[in-house]
Amino acid sequence: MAHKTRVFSGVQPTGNLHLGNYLGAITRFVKLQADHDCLYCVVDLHAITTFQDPDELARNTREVTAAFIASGIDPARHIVFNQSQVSGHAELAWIFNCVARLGWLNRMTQFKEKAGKDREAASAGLYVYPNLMAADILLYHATHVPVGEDQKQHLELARDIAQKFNNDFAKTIARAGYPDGFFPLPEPLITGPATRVMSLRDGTRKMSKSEESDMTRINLTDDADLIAKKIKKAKTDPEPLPSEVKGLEARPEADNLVGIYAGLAEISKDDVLREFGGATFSKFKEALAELATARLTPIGDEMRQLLADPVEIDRILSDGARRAHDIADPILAKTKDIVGFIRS
Ligand code: AQP
Repeated sequence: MAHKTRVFSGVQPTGNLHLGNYLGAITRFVKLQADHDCLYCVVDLHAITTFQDPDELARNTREVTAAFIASGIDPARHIVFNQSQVSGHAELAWIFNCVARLGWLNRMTQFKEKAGKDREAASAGLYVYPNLMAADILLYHATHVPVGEDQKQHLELARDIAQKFNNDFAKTIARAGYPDGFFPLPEPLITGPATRVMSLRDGTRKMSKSEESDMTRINLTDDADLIAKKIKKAKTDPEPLPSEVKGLEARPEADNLVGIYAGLAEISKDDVLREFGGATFSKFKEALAELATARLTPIGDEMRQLLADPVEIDRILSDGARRAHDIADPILAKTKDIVGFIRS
């Protein structure tokens, strides 16, 4: 039985939502709404894999929700909710903890990066994070997952988990009426010119929420002056911009700024270089600052307005959670039957 097309993705409420999250994920979320059923989740269970101050976690959860809506996600037509309100995520993650192999998790580069040198001090949750991510997606039988480039390896693991579950439980899955497997193998959607936005201060490092210096990233709540200042101070090299994409090779900072322009203008890097090839960085940065301000400041303004009414944001999340439950509960119940759990 072919699985119905369904989109799922999430963003962690860990503060400092930035241009990378926006171009790599949220703008894709917005586009997919036109012809898919979408679930967009504020993944608070993932956030606590590193310690979060409880008051900040609640504030950041509302902030990501506001960013979704201000960017153009429609919570009435699609489903916007926070992960901890649907307990099926944690329940299915436990089952997947027992399906995924340690060897698979040991290969995850994000764990190695986030745990750093002192792995013994990392939480067990950070280690099994990819199993929870597989559960997030498969709890809804989601088939397509828009993410930034950094999540590609986790998506591959989600496919491996789905495949192994389908193989391990083939007998009861067939008995339940799914001869082609119970879980779909979800497809990553990693497209566009800005799937990996890099730090403004080092073109070889990912733009990230947890980077200490605020000057490395543009936050969705930055005002026009701050955006212009950060772009003006962004690291570049002494050469003018090339006229072709090939000329960006070995120029990570130039490549990053051209990618950001392309992402914001919704054109290709070739188009950007057709317009700016031969230009100095000071000229290009001026145009980039203007574009970034025009695109981002209305979002920041709307986020502030939405955040002024936290009760309404909480209502949207609980309405979304109720509708997410409606999809998840029968899938989780079937999963339990397949595994052999008795339920009343
Ligand atoms: N720099 C980026 N470029 C493109 N896409 C990005 N994403 C994150 N950073 C970039 C995408 O944004 C979505 C939500 O990410 P997340 O907040 O859930 O987790 P993350 O990838 O861990 O984000 P950060 O900013 O890098 O946080 P820290 O600093 O905590 O590690 C995902 O689709 C992600 O690919």
